[in-house]
Amino acid sequence: MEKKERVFLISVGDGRMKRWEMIQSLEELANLTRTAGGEVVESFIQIRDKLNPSLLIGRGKAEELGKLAREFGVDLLIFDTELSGVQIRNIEMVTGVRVIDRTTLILDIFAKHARTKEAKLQVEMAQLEYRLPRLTGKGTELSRLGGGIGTRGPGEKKLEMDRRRIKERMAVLKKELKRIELSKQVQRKQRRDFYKICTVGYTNAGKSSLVNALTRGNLLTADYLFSTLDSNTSILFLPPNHKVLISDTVGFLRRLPHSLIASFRATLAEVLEADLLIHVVDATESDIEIKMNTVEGVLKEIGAEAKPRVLVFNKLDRLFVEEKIRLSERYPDALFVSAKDGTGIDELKKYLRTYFFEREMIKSPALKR
Ligand SMILES: Nc1nc2c(ncn2[C@@H]2O[C@H](COP(=O)(O)OP(=O)(O)OP(=O)(O)O)[C@@H](O)[C@H]2O)c(=O)[nH]1
Ligand SMILES: [Mg+2]
Repeated sequence: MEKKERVFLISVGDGRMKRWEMIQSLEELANLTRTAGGEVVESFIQIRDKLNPSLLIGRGKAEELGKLAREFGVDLLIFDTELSGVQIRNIEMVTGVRVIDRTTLILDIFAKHARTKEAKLQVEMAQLEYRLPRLTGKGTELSRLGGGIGTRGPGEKKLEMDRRRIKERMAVLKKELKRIELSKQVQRKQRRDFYKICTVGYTNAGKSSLVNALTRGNLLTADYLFSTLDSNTSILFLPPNHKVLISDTVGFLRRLPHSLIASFRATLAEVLEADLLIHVVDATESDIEIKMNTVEGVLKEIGAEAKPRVLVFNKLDRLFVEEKIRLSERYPDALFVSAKDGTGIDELKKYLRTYFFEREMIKSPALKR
């Protein structure tokens, strides 16, 4: 196993973001860092009235960080804010330590987890799009290809750093993605006779686990962020004799990089195609509302805000009774399940059957299978 990179996390605010928000975001960044294979040594929060445009933090602070990093054997600084190419270079120069930002970290995890050809192409596209405006044009970035978090492309391929070649590569990727999308459209046409359901939700909410529980399938589930990057579609049998299709999707996260959302549009097409969305929420988390709002925000961004949806609180097996009561008062229409031990799964199936078949029978005689 390769040695874990030792990391400092740094959150810099100008007072607009509340301190507790910064802390929550940092906790998430720590989770992301571990998912990418790093070890968080320490986290720092800095609030400044005015951010230094070339260095973000003050020069004195940056020098101090560099000194601490050397003391603790830290090889990487990860900033919770998006940094410009110039800022990255300047902070590296003053601290003497490699620097990446939240977006690069997320892209790195996506690169690591991409399995299908489509996901790999989409991730590579997002990475190149992110890098292009950050090249400083002196070829200095080449020295950054030593390896480690933030330097990986899909399939562990080293990322190409030359501007002209990036553009050429992006043109190729665009064509290939278009081709895959067309063939998927054909596939989707073949499925138009079925009702379609799609899971959406924050990363690690248990979307894949829920689809597995419903279909007795074996999609990859894991206790790390972004284990699913492709939309897998399975058949869901609803007793006594109905069939619908259910797709699992990539998870959402606060401040998901825009280039990623754009690149994953094809994957997210399943969301737009669906007749009903299952919004899966990890009910045991502390900041449920923020996460639910984030999911709503991304749905809006991809044009799916009007899709009908059912709210499903997952991980009931680990939920305190008081919390369940609070949530069911606040969200009276929500269902509670445990994808792990199967509690509530039959009720969810019943709900889906009623939603698609029993109501529809009255409404429209043109029944889908
Ligand atoms: N205790 C408990 N754990 C669960 C339950 N459902 C899922 N998990 C765990 O939660 C973690 C995430 O589950 P996934 O199904 O991979 O979550 P996901 O939403 O598909 O995550 P991404 O694809 O990474 O966005 C795994 O470790 C699961 O074992 C549940 O009902 N109870
Ligand atoms: Mg998943």
